[in-house]
Amino acid sequence: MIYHDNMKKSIYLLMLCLLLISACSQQKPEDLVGGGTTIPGQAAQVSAQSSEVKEFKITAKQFSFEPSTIEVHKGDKVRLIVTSTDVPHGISIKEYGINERLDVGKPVTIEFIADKQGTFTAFCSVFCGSGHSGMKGKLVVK
Ligand SMILES: [Cu+2]
Repeated sequence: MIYHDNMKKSIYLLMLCLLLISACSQQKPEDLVGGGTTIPGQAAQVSAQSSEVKEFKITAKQFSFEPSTIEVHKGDKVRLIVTSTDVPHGISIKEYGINERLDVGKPVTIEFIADKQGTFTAFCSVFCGSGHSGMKGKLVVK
């Protein structure tokens, strides 16, 4: 009887050991993935890229864009966030194929790469009143 009990105990111990071993071997690959350098490395790359975006908040109102001139360097990634504050306007920069309608109070995000050097006119593309044709801004790509 005593011998039989010992056998039972040792079998239980063996099973316990096996369980612990399998639990440990399951944890190890997870640790490698979670603590690996790939995920933090990618996050760092993304934030480095987004910090290179030249962002401008522009207000469109009768009959101007504020600021009226934006300056970037050739090759820059540019983000324009344009909001109309009075009546519907538009913003168009022909050379960059940009033409967006600006409804009042709804910011419109325009993203492009400034790959063409020069001075370009941004003009209002939605009729907005008597000064519409004179409503212009400037994009300078150095
Ligand atoms: Cu207009």
